[in-house]
Amino acid sequence: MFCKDTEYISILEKIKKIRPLISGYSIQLPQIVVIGDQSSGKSSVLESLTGIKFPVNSGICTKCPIIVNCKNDKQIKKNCFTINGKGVEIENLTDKILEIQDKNLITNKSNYNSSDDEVEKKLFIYSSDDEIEVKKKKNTNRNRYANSSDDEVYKKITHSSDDEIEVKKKKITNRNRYANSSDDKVYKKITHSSDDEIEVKKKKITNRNRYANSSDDKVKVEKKKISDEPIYIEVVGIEQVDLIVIDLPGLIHNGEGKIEVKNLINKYINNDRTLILVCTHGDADEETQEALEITKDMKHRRLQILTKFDAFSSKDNCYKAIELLKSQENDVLGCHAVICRYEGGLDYDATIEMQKFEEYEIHKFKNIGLSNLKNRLPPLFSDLINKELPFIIKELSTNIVKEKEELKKIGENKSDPSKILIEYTKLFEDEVVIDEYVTPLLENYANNIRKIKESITKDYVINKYKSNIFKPIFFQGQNIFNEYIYDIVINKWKPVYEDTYNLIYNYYTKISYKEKNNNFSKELVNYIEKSWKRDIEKYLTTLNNECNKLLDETSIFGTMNHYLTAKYQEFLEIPDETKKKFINGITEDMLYKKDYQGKILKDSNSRPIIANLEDIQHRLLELLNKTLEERETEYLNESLQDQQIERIFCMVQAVIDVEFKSVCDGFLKKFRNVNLYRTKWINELSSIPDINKYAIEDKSIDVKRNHIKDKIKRYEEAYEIIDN
Ligand SMILES: Nc1nc2c(ncn2[C@@H]2O[C@H](COP(=O)(O)OP(=O)(O)OP(=O)(O)O)[C@@H](O)[C@H]2O)c(=O)[nH]1
Ligand SMILES: [Mg+2]
Repeated sequence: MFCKDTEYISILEKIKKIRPLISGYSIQLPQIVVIGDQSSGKSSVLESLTGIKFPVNSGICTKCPIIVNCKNDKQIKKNCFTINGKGVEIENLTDKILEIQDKNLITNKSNYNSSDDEVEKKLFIYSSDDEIEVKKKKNTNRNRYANSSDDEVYKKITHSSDDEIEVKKKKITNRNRYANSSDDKVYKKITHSSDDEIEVKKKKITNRNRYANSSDDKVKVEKKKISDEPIYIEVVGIEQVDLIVIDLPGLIHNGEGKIEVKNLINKYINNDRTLILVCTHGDADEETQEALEITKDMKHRRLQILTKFDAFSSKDNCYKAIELLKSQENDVLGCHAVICRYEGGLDYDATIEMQKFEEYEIHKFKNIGLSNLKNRLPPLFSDLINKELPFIIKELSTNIVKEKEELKKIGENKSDPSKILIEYTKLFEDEVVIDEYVTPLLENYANNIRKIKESITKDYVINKYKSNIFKPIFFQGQNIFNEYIYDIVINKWKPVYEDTYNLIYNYYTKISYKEKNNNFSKELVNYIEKSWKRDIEKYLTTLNNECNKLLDETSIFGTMNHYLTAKYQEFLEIPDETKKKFINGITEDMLYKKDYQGKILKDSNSRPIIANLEDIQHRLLELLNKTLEERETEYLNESLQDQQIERIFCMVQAVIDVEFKSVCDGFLKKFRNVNLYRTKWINELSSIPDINKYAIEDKSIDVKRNHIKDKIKRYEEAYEIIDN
């Protein structure tokens, strides 16, 4: 549906205003782009449409996007032009385009690239209506103000105060002076820019000036074939139709810049809110047109323009082109024929164009000629806008919410050291990760230490024992005892301990939040991590020394104590086997009285009579003596050597039993304490020497904060403009 003229013009005006506000961000705006092969006549079509003198030539001519805002104004008889915010006379326009295009192509422009095109954005914003207004009035009322200065004119039009005019003058005419002027304050006042922004702008402008006069500065200038950086042109006049059209470089089939051009074109046409004008030479074979090929899925928003309709290489080709026009005459997006430069001549001539179409007998078609094209485009563009506007408004409001959330995350204002440290400690809240890592590690440690204890066998003693006739039996094999203890503690337990310690060490000393959060200054993160590394290394080294000392002491049997001696003796004197035999020897009949033959006595009711305590005690003593005698006999039957082997083995087991407690449970406790140490360390973070010096926000955060704030401001402004 084609909306009413005034409504359309007002929406177009809004889009024009918000474009520079949101350019470079993700929201896309309705636009018309012109694409096609190199020299297919794109710029000529646009020139005929807008009156803008585009650089037209053979070879690559358009080398960067040229965004043209066309605005109809019945009051302005002669077109008024601004380029990147500056007014320009028509006769200088082509040179100006070429000059800016040339600058855009310089590759080594640090801080001056298309992705962060703040300067251009601003320039475009402040090209604003005021300037055009001034120009307009100057144009039409020149005589009236013949004797007035520009300031007076400006004051009259804009009702500005002298101060404001001063500022505006500075802004418009002396922009370059910001590079080295003390006008920062003024500029800040006008643009509400932060210091950082001003810094960036200053740099950009300085660089621009530097590269513009690069021959003086001896800067090596490298030129790109194509630039992404757009040139913004605005044209206002009585002949204008209200449109936003973008001229793009032509597709190159071979040679340098081929890929860059294609990428640039894709960037523009992939915006779903783009009406694509595909220029193809009327004479060209449709099948071979790359521009048609790359837009084949975009037919619903594509209009083919058959250019140079005066120049056909054969009658056949001309006939084919006319047939194509005829077949699509009534289609909304049917192709359209134009002749913008008859026989490659200088300017567009409507009469010549019409004469030619008359020759072809197609002058009555709706899809021929520039004048018809001018009539066809606004409704098409208007439909596109109408369809997309609600979505744009929705995107703007979602983006505002999203950016506000982002701002909340980093904080609306700069944080002080204590707040930063509190924020920082929040990073440790999910240290459950540490428990999850360390728990299995420690369980594994305990298991392995236990397994080693349980694998102690007598075989080791048997295999190593050598009898020595010159030594009393009780002193024989002492070396085996020492060796065995050493073997278990140093060769078996210690490696398990060391493996665990190394894993613990690597884990705790490498805990880092560098990747996780970039909201803190690099200095703070580095300082905290350096301090943690230093402290935990110290702590773990002490722990390691203690554990190693204990292992070393254990290995040389330094733990003789009462507990061990008692354990050993008890084990040797009444071995488990003997105890078991004794217990099994206790039978039920021991509880009853017996006659001299050993038969249980019974009462008149044939129930066994319970023996008295003395009898039971006597019987148990007898049983105990018998069991011990049997054990003694068994033991005596063993060779002295076997008895000694048994003794050594028992001693080893007794020692390891005792040491197991400290090496397993004791060490585990030490390992667990590392975590406690960490918690304590975190709680005392603010007491790390000099920490406050580092607990300052990273500069990039403030830049980011200002960037988000600026984005929100721009989005809100855009929302306000478009929703009203
Ligand atoms: N005969 C004839 N020549 C034309 C017409 N329109 C443009 N030309 C010529 O075609 C050549 C290319 O025109 P441009 O408008 O620069 O083409 P372009 O597609 O913008 O070229 P690039 O920007 O380099 O891709 C120029 O020499 C023009 O004079 C036309 O209607 N008829
Ligand atoms: Mg061109």
